[in-house]
Amino acid sequence: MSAFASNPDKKVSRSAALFEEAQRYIPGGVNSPVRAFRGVGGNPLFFQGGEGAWLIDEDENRYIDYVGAWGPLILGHRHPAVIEALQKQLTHGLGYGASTEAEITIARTICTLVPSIERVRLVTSGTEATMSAIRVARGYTRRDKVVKFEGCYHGHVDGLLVKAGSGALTLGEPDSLGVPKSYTDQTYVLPYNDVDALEKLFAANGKDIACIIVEPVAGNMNCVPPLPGYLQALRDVCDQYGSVLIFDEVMTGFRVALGGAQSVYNVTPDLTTLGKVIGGGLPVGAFGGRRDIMEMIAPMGPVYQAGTLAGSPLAVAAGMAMLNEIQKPDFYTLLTQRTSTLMKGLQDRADAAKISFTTNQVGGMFGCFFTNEAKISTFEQVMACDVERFRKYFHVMLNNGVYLAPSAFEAGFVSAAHGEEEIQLTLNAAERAFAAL
Ligand code: KE4
Repeated sequence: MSAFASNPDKKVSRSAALFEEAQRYIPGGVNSPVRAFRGVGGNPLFFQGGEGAWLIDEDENRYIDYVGAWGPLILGHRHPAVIEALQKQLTHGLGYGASTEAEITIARTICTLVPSIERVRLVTSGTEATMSAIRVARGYTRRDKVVKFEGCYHGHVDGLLVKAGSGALTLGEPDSLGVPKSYTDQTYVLPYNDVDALEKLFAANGKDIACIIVEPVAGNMNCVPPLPGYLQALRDVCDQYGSVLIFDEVMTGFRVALGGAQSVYNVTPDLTTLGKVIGGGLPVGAFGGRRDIMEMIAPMGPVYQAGTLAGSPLAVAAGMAMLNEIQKPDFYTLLTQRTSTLMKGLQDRADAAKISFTTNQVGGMFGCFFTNEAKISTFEQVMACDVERFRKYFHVMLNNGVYLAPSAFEAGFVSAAHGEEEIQLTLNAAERAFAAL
């Protein structure tokens, strides 16, 4: 089914042709599974560019973008400050495999904005960040077991591809072939937002558990915030049993608030992983936290971690430009207000159309669910949502110029470039979509 079955006259020939060609060289025609539209049906679009809140595909169709490159583009596409920073860096060089002053600047900025981070190491993806944080937590505790949560995704780290969320969840492949059983034997998978299950596991195995890794706001089973007290319960069991608490803020970092989810819920992790926003759209990840743990990392300590392009001057230039912009007064107030306006508008239109629908929102991150539940707070509730209805909604929105994440299990993102006009156009499209369901 073409992505525009309900609007056959919409030109998508170039995207379709490019997808055909891409599959001759790239597995599934994509460089990351969730882009393949397997979760919504139809062929993926190919994009030529973006400006502000808008994406332009290869057939010159324009869309209001709620994916934002999966979170990084909190300023929108091609923000002048980011472009200018990149152009300036280009006059000096692309990278040296050696240290630069800019790496100190971004490290200082991260440590200042996220006080739990006393020392930070840059890497080039969220996966590298979480993989490295787990390794240093194991090195620090001399323990092997790791706890993660069903529906949470932390990148394609071998030992964490166990009921992962995001792409794996969308593809209905809760485990991944190629991951040795011995790796996943080290990983406990608990239900998210379930304190009883957490306390039971730690009572039985706490002394063997190196760390908990958690998305403080889950964004890979769609957007599911922590229930009141949940994150504190994670903090408490880690304190009681000497395990390391890792907040995977690759998505929530600088997205839900300037200080990340840990500043929203006032719970301090031992380690934090970051990515997306801190790269300004270029490949950057980071992990950091307590000095005594981070000083276990080579060359200071016995836990090895490295990366050719870590701290890339180009990526750091883009990231720093973005971090400067988001520190401006009222940045998050406005972003949150705009997102709330969108959520309320969607809910009102769904209610008017008598569609069972609910939303979640934290800062500039949101989730939409076709469900009879008043609110969604567990993986089980997410999995019971009407995915078929989401698929139809997705395609009608796409036909009406709104680009949502092509999966019912992904969060959505508003950027500072989403103005009142974009929000109103989105709500107009949603009105048509709900009427078509
Ligand atoms: P990357 O390795 O993809 O840079 O980051 C992995 C990662 C780690 N932690 C969290 C909380 C994440 O959300 C991610 C990556 N997020 C997905 C989207 N939900 C990336 C999109 C994709 O896989 O193409």
